[in-house]
Amino acid sequence: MLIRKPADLRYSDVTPKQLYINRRRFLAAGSAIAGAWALPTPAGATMKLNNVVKSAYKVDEKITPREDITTYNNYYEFGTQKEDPAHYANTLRPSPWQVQVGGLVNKPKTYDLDSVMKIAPLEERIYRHRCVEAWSIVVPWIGFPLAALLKDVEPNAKAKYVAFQTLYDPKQMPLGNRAGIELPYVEGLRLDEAMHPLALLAVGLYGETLPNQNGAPIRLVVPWKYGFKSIKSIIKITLTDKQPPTTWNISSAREYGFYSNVNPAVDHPRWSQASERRLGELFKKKTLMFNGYPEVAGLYSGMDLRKNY
Ligand SMILES: Nc1nc2c(c(=O)[nH]1)N[C@H]1C(S)=C(S)[C@@H](COP(=O)(O)O)O[C@H]1N2
Ligand SMILES: [Mo]
Repeated sequence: MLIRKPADLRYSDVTPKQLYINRRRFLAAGSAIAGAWALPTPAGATMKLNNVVKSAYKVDEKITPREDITTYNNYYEFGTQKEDPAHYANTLRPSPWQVQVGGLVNKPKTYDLDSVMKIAPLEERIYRHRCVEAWSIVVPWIGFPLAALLKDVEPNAKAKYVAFQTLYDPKQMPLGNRAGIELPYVEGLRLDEAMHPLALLAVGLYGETLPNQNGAPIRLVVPWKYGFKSIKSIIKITLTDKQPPTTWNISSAREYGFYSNVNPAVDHPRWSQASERRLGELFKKKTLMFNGYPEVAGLYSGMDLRKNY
């Protein structure tokens, strides 16, 4: 098969990730003719979500194609390469599912999926989502405010933080032992961050339930923080009085802090965070403070965001 390079790949500033996306597109276009290339198989079936209201929380930018959002993923439990989760996450069983919410609350509860989806009306929110690796996407998420779930269990006066945990079942996640990070994946927010109206528990994207590779059946989305804070396939939420451990901080504290707010002025030790590449676009764009969500700034007033990276 003749492989020609698309003309746009000549630009010297194209990163390997971007090359990967463009190359895959090119190969996919070729395969339609030649039929010789196996395309990523979608991991698990998704279902249409009904009764979703459009939210005013939407950025006025081009939405990233579903194909990119669902085939270029970080979900280390299903492999460490970007294309791995779309290939391997079909072993995740997102139903039946339970989310256990407890700790420093008055009304600890275990929710099944049906009951969690009734916490608040489902909204479609179009958010920017930026990975610490300097690529970004614009996603039409479906979900409800994390605050609604937290209010339902009534945090008590001692609660200061919220800890989240992903499922870790080696049977469903056989590549987990090669993830190179401690599992289960854990994340955390300060309680006031968690209560901010932008913090979303997502159960879908593009009008349907979440594909497994995007964190089915329920995942966090914190649009002003680097993508790794947006923990996938959550089974446990615990209110605590101490700052909870977080996976990437355990893995490399120097590189990944607890806060991990998108901040173009604070570089990652190994690369700049000043700009980012939108998947599917060729030229970099400037990264915005708090990923373009300045309304969260008040959460951090008086804090040195270089120290609290
Ligand atoms: N459980 C779990 N959650 C996770 C990850 C992971 O490896 N495991 N990766 C994080 C990272 S680094 C990013 S950038 C986002 C990616 O979300 P997306 O694949 O839906 O774009 O998920 C985050 N949540
Ligand atoms: Mo990431």
